[in-house]
Formats: sequence, structure tokens, C-alpha cells
Amino acid sequence: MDDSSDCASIRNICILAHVDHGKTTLADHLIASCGGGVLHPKQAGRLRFMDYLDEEQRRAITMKSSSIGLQFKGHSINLIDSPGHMDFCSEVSTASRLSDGGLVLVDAVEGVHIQTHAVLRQAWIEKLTPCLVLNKIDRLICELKLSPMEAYNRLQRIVHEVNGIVSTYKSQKYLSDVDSILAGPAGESNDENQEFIEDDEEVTFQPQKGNVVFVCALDGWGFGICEFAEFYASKLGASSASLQKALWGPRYFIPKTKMIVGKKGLAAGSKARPMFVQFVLEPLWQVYEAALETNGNKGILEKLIKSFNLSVPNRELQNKDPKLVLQSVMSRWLPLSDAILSMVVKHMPDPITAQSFRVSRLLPKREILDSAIGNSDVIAEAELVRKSVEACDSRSESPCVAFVSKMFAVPMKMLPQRDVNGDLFNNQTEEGGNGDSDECFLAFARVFSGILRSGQKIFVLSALYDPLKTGESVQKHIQEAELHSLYLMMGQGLKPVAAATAGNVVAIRGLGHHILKSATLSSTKNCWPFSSMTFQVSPTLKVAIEPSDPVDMAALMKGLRLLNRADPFVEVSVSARGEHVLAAAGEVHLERCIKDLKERFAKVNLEISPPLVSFRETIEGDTSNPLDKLKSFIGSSNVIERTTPNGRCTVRVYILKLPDALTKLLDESSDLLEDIIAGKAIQLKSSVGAQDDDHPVEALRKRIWDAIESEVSDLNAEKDKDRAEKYKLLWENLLKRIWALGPRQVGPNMLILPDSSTTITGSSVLIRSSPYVSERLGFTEVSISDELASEASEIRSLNEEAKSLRSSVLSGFQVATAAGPLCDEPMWGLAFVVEAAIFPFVSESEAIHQQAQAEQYGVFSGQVMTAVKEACKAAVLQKNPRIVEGMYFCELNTPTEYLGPMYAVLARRRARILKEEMQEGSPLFTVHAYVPVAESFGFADELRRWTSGASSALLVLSHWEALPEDPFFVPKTEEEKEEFGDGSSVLQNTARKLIDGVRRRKGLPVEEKVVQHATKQRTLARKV
Ligand SMILES: Nc1nc2c(ncn2[C@@H]2O[C@H](COP(=O)(O)OP(=O)(O)OP(=O)(O)O)[C@@H](O)[C@H]2O)c(=O)[nH]1
Ligand SMILES: [Mg+2]
Repeated sequence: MDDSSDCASIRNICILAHVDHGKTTLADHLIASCGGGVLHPKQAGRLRFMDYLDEEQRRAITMKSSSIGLQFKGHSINLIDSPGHMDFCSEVSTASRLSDGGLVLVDAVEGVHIQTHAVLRQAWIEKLTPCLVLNKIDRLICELKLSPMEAYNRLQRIVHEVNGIVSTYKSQKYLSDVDSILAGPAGESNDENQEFIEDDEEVTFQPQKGNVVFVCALDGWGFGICEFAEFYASKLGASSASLQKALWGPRYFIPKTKMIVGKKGLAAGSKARPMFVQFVLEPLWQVYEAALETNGNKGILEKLIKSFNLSVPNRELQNKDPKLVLQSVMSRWLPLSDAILSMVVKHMPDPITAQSFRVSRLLPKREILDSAIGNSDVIAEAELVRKSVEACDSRSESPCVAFVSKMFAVPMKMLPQRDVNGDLFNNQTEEGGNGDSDECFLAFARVFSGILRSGQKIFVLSALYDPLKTGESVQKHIQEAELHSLYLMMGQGLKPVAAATAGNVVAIRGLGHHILKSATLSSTKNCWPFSSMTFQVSPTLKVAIEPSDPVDMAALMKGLRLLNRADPFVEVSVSARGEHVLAAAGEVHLERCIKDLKERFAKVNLEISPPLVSFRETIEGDTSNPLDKLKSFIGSSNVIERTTPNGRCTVRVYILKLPDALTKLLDESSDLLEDIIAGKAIQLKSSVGAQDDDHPVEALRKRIWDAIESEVSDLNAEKDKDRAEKYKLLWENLLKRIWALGPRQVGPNMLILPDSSTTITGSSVLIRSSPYVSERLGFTEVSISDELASEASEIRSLNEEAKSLRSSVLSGFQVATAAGPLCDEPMWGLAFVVEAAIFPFVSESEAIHQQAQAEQYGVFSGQVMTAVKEACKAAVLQKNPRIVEGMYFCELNTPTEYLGPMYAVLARRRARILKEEMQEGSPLFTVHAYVPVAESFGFADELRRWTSGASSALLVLSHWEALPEDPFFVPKTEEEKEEFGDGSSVLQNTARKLIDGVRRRKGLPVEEKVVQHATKQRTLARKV
């Protein structure tokens, strides 16, 4: 940490991109030039230094983010390489949290891809300053054989597209990754010659501003506009500043007048090329052609070497491989590391500048409740801490604050044996966890204020810590820990340091027992924890794990504990049936977790179950007109009735399918809903892309209403106007009666109170409650009191009893929505109107017998709960139940000749194609499709096999979708019978197969014919 005293010379940056766009290759070159000799330039681009795990080298993809310190022209640059594969996108979050700038790479041939959107979004969320790197320029020349003009058009289009993405974030129009991809890339255009003029201040990436560079990471060269502007300044007799502006966009040079003109200044029919083409790309193309073509003009290379005074050793020039000759010339003419790092130094902020605007994201201002006024000391100190983070104050007396974005495990033997003073470490003694000292856990952290020293004692705050609260509940969110040692990271290598000042990234040893995934470190208790990181996907691929030999159970459990700590994203849990369940982001991630578990953490043989796919259950929603649904909802044919065994309570349930948009909204907003329902003061969260977060409840209310209206909006207006009005009225009424959501209080199902006009017979009393959720959401006024006017004493006591049974109705609803009738999976998008009426005892004696009854049927409250649960489930079964499955959004890239096999694979996986498109100027075909989660396992592998590895696929979880098939289909009408026979030979449809699969896994009874084709069996028998 040599220059750390001078904060202004530090840059913390990360490299972000879609998978295989060349991040690690780029990092190699930067390390070779500025990494202090850890990598020989000859190996740069081949070794992939940052991919030091065996698994990473074997698969040739990066799986974790790792950091390295570089020195460049008096600056110390901390570079973090991140993975591009969707399965490891959590590592992108951890990397960007610790960085101030992001180099966004885009492959010039493949262009913007799904993960490019994701990383741009991550950079935006974390308030990183991005710079754009267009990589693999060589492929435009050698592979696509584009002319310089075509190449220019392509590069321009990419820059425009990336700008389009960023501007949508800026204007907050952005909804979700997938939505925007589906809408087609921004600025898509078939007009080859369209000129995008991007000199508006607002546009993020502008080559003429210097925050876009063009590189070939494989051959180690790259340039920005300014390199060429300086070179041509003297030649063309113009200032380099004015050239810099002219070397991108529609600017043309008129040799006669030595003038730079716009398109209008050109003579009609002029063949002038834009200056970027004429002065930058054409010379490049010439060098490539001269070097690579057999009869190329070798004189050009010599001229280049001479005019730029390059010192290329003769030995290299004589090399028989023209590619290597080209590489040695190009990397000396336009060294990659200079182009990238000078851009980084110039355009990316130092920690002081960066923290001053990142603080609003890192430590959002808290709303102090009135009740906390007494704690003014604490508030004042916490404010001071925030100020010094904002200022990146590195004085030793200022409070010390750091953020740990992930924990990672290194084998004990990889740790340096000596400390800063050269003394031997006592590595064997402490931590590492439960005597398993093969692995040591290090924290990947950045110091945001003050100085962190090894040996220092520090508080570890979890995300839930609140300095204003005291007592038991808060104590578990704060611990005190001693930092064992600090290391500077050099890829895999670790260099012990005594201290790290604000603005630096370090690895910390000694927190293994204190931190699970991420945490805030602070020297004072009076500090708010940093805001949590956002992850783009959630771990969805689940498998159950058990040891091959039951004796190894303890080892497995220990291994799972270690894995959970070492991987920022994996989730380990125990299912209701006692299985150990591991949830990973995708197949590649899962495979690595299992390998780690087998080889490093548990070291035992394991049995892995097939993936546990989760489903949802709903009812048929699609009558083309939602108004029909309305009719049947009100109709009495819809009702299901259940009575408790003791006959004192009758439960009537009506069921209604929620509009899809509403279900989706409830599903998405679960965090917000949870806060609202729990009655928490909603903080002004600086959460992603929503300015209307200022009034979250109001905004949600509006979105709910929009979702409902959207369903009737596209009806034939004239004809159905009345009915549409009625439909809205019904919903207006229903929204005022929401008692609860379920399952688990926040799911996408509603429990609706009986209408106040519901008449009841005789002396029975309805179990009612206040519409709690409606009140919280502001659909109705909070009712002051729900006491009923006192009446005869027997009615009053019945009312009391009804009140005490409220929780039974509620739990019956929760239990039913958590496990539906088809295969015990949660329900999805249903509203239940539950009318539970209790009757008074018929006679005195009956009351006396209640005790006896309780013995026979269980207590009354339990009976009511069961009746509600049964009625809800029966209501689903009665109304054409449907199974709902998760869908992946999938992006595939395939060379045209493999389209056949690719479509075959897609068809086998029940995929639905959304869009097919030839990528302009390249032999690749891009296909967007939805693939059911249940069919996605082994998808990528199968695709690779069938297309000889030529096509690639990326999957992102997209949405839930109901299968239209009726799982219980039996041919009934004449036509159906004609087609399918009498039903005995109908093959099970997909929905039924899925349901039976889940039921079998869960050990539920499955209706199965053991002998399918008896006649065939007989034939078989005869043959023997
Ligand atoms: N032609 C050409 N190939 C390149 C260039 N840069 C990288 N590659 C190749 O692209 C492939 C992927 O490179 P990596 O550096 O591993 O890509 P990455 O972005 O780190 O990939 P992940 O970390 O897995 O997301 C390798 O085969 C590189 O040789 C380039 O400038 N030109
Ligand atoms: Mg990589």
C-alpha cells in the first residue's frame, strides 16, 4: 500500500461484461504491463492470470471476482475482474460494491447481450462511473472481413445501443431486464447509413469525450480517439482538441482546404469518408492486411515502426507466424494498458470524489423517528460517521468504517507464511472454524473511512443493526472481532500489510466466525450498516443432498456450513421433510458448489437428487372475456360449502382468479408489502429506479389499480362498456375487503372478507374481521372499532366466540394457499371470499357436551381451521385447476448452419420462441425463447453437444406461467372421443406428468396404472 497516503492517486475499478467478451484477457495485459512483474508479457492473454481456480481454467470461464493491485504513472489502481456468466452474477454485485468505476466491455462482433444489460444496470445501481471498451476489433477485420466503413457503422451502432440502455435507467422508464430486451434493442434500425450524432452532454459514452476505447485484448492493443488526435495534430495542422471532436461522428476532412466539415459541407456526390474511418480505421486495416496476407506489403510495417520509433526486437519481426509479428508491432504501437489505464485515470473518480456521490447509495440518509429523539448523541455520531465516509477521510483519528462484500475461502497452505515484518505467522492456531484448518476464510473488503490496522478490534454490524435500539434483539446484529491480518490481493497471491487507509480494497483474515456473507465493519457502535447489495437473480435451482454413507452426515453438515460461508450466493436450508437443500443460481454454479463440497469442504461422497423444481397451483383463468368470470363469480354455482364435524360452523368459499398483471405485481412487491403489512414506517429507500418511492404505498395502490384496469382495457369498448364498469365496481368493492395475503402473509393470493350485505340465516353469526390489508394499503379507512352493538347476552357471547375464531380462518387460508390440492405446491393468483358462520348451541345440553365433542373432533378452533382449508382447496379443484410453472427467458446464439439442431433441442424442451434474428454482418443467429424451468436441466449441455459447441445459451428466470392443459383431461364430447378414444389409452398430458412427478417426490399418493398395456405383456410372455 505504497501510495495509499495519497488518496487522489487511487482508482478502484472493475471489469464488467457479458460472458466471453474478453474481461480476463484484458486483465492479463494490464497485469503484464503494470502488475509489478507477476505476469510475463509473453503470457498475457493466454494465461488468464485471474482465473486461478482449476475449474475456471478447465471451463475457460471466470467464476468469482478477484482483485489485483496495479501501478500506473504514479497511480495505484485496484482492478477487480468479474465473471460474465449469469450463474455468477452475484459476484458482479460484490465487485461493483467495492469499485468506483466500471470498465464495460462489449464484443464488437457479438454486440450488446443480455448480461451487458445486467452489468450496466448493476453499475447504475451502485453509482459507478462507467467507461466503454469495445473489444475484439480484430474480429471485424479478420473474421467478418468488414470494410473500415462497415466496421465504423457497426461500432457506432453498439455505442448508440449502450447509450440507449443507460439513458433508460436515467429516465427511470426502465422496468426489468427482460422486458427491455423483449422490446428489442434500443435504437434498432435497418438503415445502414443512419448517423447517430451523439454530442449531447447527456449521452454517457462518447468516443470524442474519451470514455470509449477500441481494443483487441487478444493481441494486446487498443486506442482512444485522443491517441490519434495527438498524432494527427501536427500532420493536419489542427489542434488536437479540435481533432478529438472531429474524429468521431459525421465529420469529414477536405484535403484541399484543410477544413473539417459536417455532412452538409460535402460537395454533392463526394466520396469522402468520416474522419474516424479515414484516419483511424483505414490505417489499422492496412497494417492488418500487410501483416496477415501472404502477399501483403511488408513495407507498411517497417514504415510504421520507423515513423513511430517503435523498438521491436528483430527476433520477433522474423517470426514465421505472421500473427505474432502483428502482435508485437501492434502492442508496441498502441499499447493496450496505456489506452485503458489512461482512460481510467482521467475519467474515473478517485475514492474521495466517488464516495461523495456514492454515499447516498451506500449509506442512505435514515429517517429518524420521533421516538429516537432522546438518543441525540448517537444520532450525532452516526451522522459524523456518515460525513467521514462521504469525505473518504483517511486520517487516523476519524472513525474506521469498512464494508465486506463477500467471504471467500483460500486453502491454508496458500496463505503467506510471514507477516509484514517478516516474522513467521502462527497459522495453525486460531480460526478456520471448528478445527477444520484446511480452509481459511478471508473477507473481501473496502475501507471507506479511517485506517484499518491488523490486530485492531472492530465492531461487525449486520444489515439489520440499528444503533438507536438497545437490548437483546439488537445485540445479535453486532459483534466485536479482532482483525488477524490484512492482505493486499494480487490475484491468487496475498501480500501482508500492516494497515489499509480509506479508499483501499483489502482482504481481511480473522472474521471467519463473525460474518456469513457480507457486513459493515466500524470502530464505533454508533454507525448505520451499509445498504444491502442487490442481486439480479435469486438462487432457484434446488437439489437435495445426502452423504452416500449415512455415517458422513456430520461431515456433510460441516461442509454445507463452510460452503454457505464461502459462496456469496448459495443458499443452504433444511426442507420440511428434513432434507438438506442447496439452492444455486444455475447449473454451472451448482456443479461448482458440489465439486467444492466434495473436494474441499465436506470431503465425502454425496448423493445429489434431481433438481427440485417448484410449481404453483391456480385455476383456469382464461375465458377470453374476464367479464364472464365475473358472472360466474357471483353465481351460486361457484360456492363450496364445508361444515365442521360438530356442525356448529359452516364455511362457504367463493373463488376468483386475480388478473395476471395483479398476481405478478403482488409477487414482485413482496418486500414492500411485507413492510406495509408489518406496519413499519416506510423508509425513504434509495432503491432501484423508482422515484415514486417517496410515496411507496400510494404508488403501489396505483399500480394495483392499473393492473386491474389493464385486464378490461382492451375489451371492445362500446359493446362491453357497461360490463367493464361493473367489473371495475366489483374490484373496487373487493379491494376494500382484503383481510390478508397468503401464503406466509405476503403471497399473491387474497383472503377477502364477506360482503357486508351478506345475509345470514337464523341466529348464526359470521366470523368477520377488519379488512387489515386494505386498510394498510389505504383502500379503505381504518375502522375505529369493530365492536358490535351489544345485544342479547347469548348473541354477544356468540360474537365473542366468532372473534376468537378469526385466527382459525386466517390460518386455514394460509395453510391452504401454502399447499394446493394438486401437488402441495403454493397457490398462485387466487382470491377467496370466505364466509364462515357459527351457530349457537341448539340446546343447553349441547353446550355441556362440548367438552366431550372436543375429545372426539379436536378443539373447535382447529375444526374451523380445517374446514376453511378444505373448502379453499375444494374450491380450487372444482374450478378447473391448472399447474403453473416457472419460465426462463433464454437467449441463444447460433451459427446459421446449426439452426436445425438448435431448434430440435428447443422443441424437445417445450420452448416457446419469441424472436429470431440474424445478427447483421455476422454469421450468428440470435434467438429469444421461453424455456420452462422444469425442462431446463442439462439444456446448455445438450445444446452444446448437438451443435458441436457452436451455440451458446443464457437463461434468466422470467415469470410464472400457467399450463393451459387440464391435468385431469378425459375425453368427453364425441369429437374428443373420436380423437383420443375412450380415455383408457390417452397418454398423460404434460401437466399431469409434472404433477405426478412432484407428488411422487413428496411421497403423496399417485393414481397410477401399474399395468399399462396388458396385452403387450402377454405377447412378451409368450415369446419367452
Ligand atoms: N479474436 C479475439 N478474441 C479475443 C479477444 N479478447 C478475448 N478473446 C477471446 O475470447 C475468449 C474469452 O476470453 P475471456 O477473457 O476468458 O473472457 P471473459 O470475459 O473473461 O469471460 P468470463 O470471465 O467467463 O465471463 C477467449 O478465447 C479469448 O482468447 C480479442 O480481442 N480478439
Ligand atoms: Mg473472465
